[in-house]
Amino acid sequence: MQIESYKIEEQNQQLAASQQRKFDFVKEQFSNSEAIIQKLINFQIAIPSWALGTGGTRFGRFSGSGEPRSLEEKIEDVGLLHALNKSSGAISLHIPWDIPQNYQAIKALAAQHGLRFDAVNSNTFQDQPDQKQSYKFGSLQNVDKAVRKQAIDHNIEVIKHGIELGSEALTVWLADGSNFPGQLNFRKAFQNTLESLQEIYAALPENWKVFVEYKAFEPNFYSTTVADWGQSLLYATKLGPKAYTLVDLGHHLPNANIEQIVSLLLMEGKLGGFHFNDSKYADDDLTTGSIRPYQLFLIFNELVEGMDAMGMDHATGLGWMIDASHNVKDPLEDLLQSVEAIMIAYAQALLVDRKALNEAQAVSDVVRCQEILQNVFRTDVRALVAEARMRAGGAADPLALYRSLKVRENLIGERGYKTVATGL
Ligand code: PSV
Ligand code: MN
Repeated sequence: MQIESYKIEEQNQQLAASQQRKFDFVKEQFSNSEAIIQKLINFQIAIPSWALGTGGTRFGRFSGSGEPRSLEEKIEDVGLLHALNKSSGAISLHIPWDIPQNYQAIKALAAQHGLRFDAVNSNTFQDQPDQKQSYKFGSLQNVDKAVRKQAIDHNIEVIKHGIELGSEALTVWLADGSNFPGQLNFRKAFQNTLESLQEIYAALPENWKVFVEYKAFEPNFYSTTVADWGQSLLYATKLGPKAYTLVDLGHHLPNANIEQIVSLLLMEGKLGGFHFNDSKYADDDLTTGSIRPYQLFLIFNELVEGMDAMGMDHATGLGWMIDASHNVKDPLEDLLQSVEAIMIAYAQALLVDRKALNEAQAVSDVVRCQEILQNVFRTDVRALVAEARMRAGGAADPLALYRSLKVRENLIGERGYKTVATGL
């Protein structure tokens, strides 16, 4: 299914008057609203190929309908999102779930939808049917050299796919760790992982980056070999200038101060990418902004402040991606909600009065500092985000249009009721 632009224009015309009123109201409050619209238009959030189907838990999976059956259909789904919101202009592939059969055709299809290929992701957390060695006791950390070699080769293979597609980064998330005390020698596990990553690093093209993603726990419950930003930073620093830390919002122990982590990683020039989601307890993979929208804003506040301080381009300086899983929602609706929440938090961060905040910080006026941040957080900036989206050719209300055009019903008609996408 494709969404014709006249359908978007039709909705935009219907909503034009009320949109204008709301936009004028925001403009009245913030003199820089016009200036930040271009930044909002430029900001694109990659969609992972594994988030287009219904996710499950350890206890079950309740399949959705009309899920994409192939890489082509996944690209089509991201194309639908991008047509509606003009902020989802990239797709991130997971190998071997999404191995392209014909690079040129896949690239052409993506280009047709206005999409580029974001970071490619390797998978050494599952055993594939045809693979010789098992990752049961880890991959890059494994005590067995043959297992490590297989995992290294896989990552190099993933880089090769990425080169063909025009990706410029590899994300490595390792499930490596241990379940019981005494199972692992921590130093040896670290050393093996580092040496394996060094071999992968050596295979990176000149203009590529490697993102080392950390996660506190799960699937291992006693230790994780890349468990937190300190460990990731240690690997990234030892690897060299092309290696960076990747922050996934769901990968921290409860109440971690993620905004502070982000700020310090930026300061060190080692923040590479971001995975958005939300959680109440652990790696819940919920819709971004659905549980802790204030935290999301505070993170963006640090991102904008830090990126400006480092002279980085907001849109291209870091890898931006959603990493979520949808157990009970239509994945496309969930992704539209996530992108909207991200754009709102970004817009609010752009509206923070930096000069006033710096001045208040300099005299330790704690009350004023809080007022400055919360004044923006409590402002409804949805019309500002909608304005940027509409100027870029997107819909005033993407979710409402998705429903009124019966996109999911159409996809079910095309693909069938019982379809299962590859992924988590
Ligand atoms: C597992 O926690 C995970 O969600 C990681 O965040 C990765 O980024 C993703 O899976 C895909 O491998
Ligand atoms: Mn992630």
